Amino acid sequence: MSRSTPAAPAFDTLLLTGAAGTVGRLLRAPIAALCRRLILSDRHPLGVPLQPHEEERPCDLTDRRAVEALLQGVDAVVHLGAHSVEAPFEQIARANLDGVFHLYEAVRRAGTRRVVFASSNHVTGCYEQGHRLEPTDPPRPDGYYGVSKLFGEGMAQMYFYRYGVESVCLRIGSCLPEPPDRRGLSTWISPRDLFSLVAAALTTPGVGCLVTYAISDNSAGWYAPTGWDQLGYRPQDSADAWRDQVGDRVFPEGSPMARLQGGSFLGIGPFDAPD
Ligand code: NAI
Ligand code: 15L
Repeated sequence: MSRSTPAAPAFDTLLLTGAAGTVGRLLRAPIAALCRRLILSDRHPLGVPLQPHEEERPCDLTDRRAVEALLQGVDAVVHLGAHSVEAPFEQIARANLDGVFHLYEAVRRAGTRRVVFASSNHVTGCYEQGHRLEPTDPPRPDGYYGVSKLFGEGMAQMYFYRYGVESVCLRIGSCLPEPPDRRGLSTWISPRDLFSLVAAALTTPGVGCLVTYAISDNSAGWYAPTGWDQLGYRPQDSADAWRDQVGDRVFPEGSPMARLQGGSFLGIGPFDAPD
C-alpha cells in the first residue's frame, strides 16, 4: 500500500483576530489546514477547549504594545477584530481606527508577510440597491463603521506602497449560515465560500494590495467579481436558493434602509454628543 505524504501547510504561524466573534468562530476550524500553529486572539475569552495546534492569546487591539507582542513570529494575519456594526464615532474609533493602526504597525515591525483585512460592503452602503459596483468605484460609506473600514483599506494601501506589506481587503457582504432577508439575496456569502476566499487571499502569490467584494454566487448580487480570478475564487453557494423564503422580509418601502445597499445600517444614527 502506498502512502502519500500530506502537503506541508502554507504557513507556520497564522493569527486570527476577532476569533471569539461570529466569523472567527466559523473560520477557526477550516483555517487550521493552512498552518502548523493557529493563534486565536480576541479581547473576550473564546470559552471553548483548544485543539493541539491552537493557542489562545487574549489582546485588546487598543493596546499598542500588546498588539506588537501578539504579532511576534506571525507569518500572516486574518484581521477580523473590530466593532462590527454602526455606532457612535467614539466607539468605532477605538478598535477600527486605533486598532487597525496598531495592527499594521505591529505587522511592519514583525515582518509579517500578509494581512487579510475584513472590510465591509458598508464602505459603499450609500449606493442605491441594484447599482452594480466595482471595487474601484468611489466609496460611499453609510456611517462611521463604513468610514472606519475605508480607513483600514487606506492603511492597507499605505503599508503596501511604503513598506511592502501585502494585503487583501475583503469587502464582506453578509456572512451567516443563511441569507436573513431580501437584501441578503444580494449580499450573502456562505461560511464555506468566505473560508475559500480567505484561504485564497492568504496563499495567492503576489497580490500586492487588492480590494475585492466577498459574496457567494448570487444572481441578485450588487458587486462585480473583480479580483476573484486573480485569487482563483470560485463560489460554491448562492443565495438564490433562499429566494422564496426571504423575499418578503423587507424594510419599509421608500425608507433609506430599503433604498440603499447598506440596509439596516441606514437606520442607525445620527448620534448626538453625550451630555
Ligand atoms: P463580531 O462582532 O461577531 O466579532 C468581532 C470580534 O472582534 C468580537 O469577538 C470582539 O470581541 C472583537 N473585538 C472588538 N473590539 C476589540 C478590541 N478592541 N480588541 C480585541 N478584539 C476586539 O463580528 P463578525 O460578524 O464576526 O465580523 C468579523 C469581521 O468581519 C469584523 O471586522 C466585521 O466588521 C467584518 N465584517 C463582517 C460581516 C459579517 O457579515 N459578519 C460583513 C462585513 C464585514
Ligand atoms: C457588516 O459589515 C457587519 O459587520 C455585519 O454584522 C452585517 O451587518 C453585514 O455587514 C451586513 O451588511 O449584512
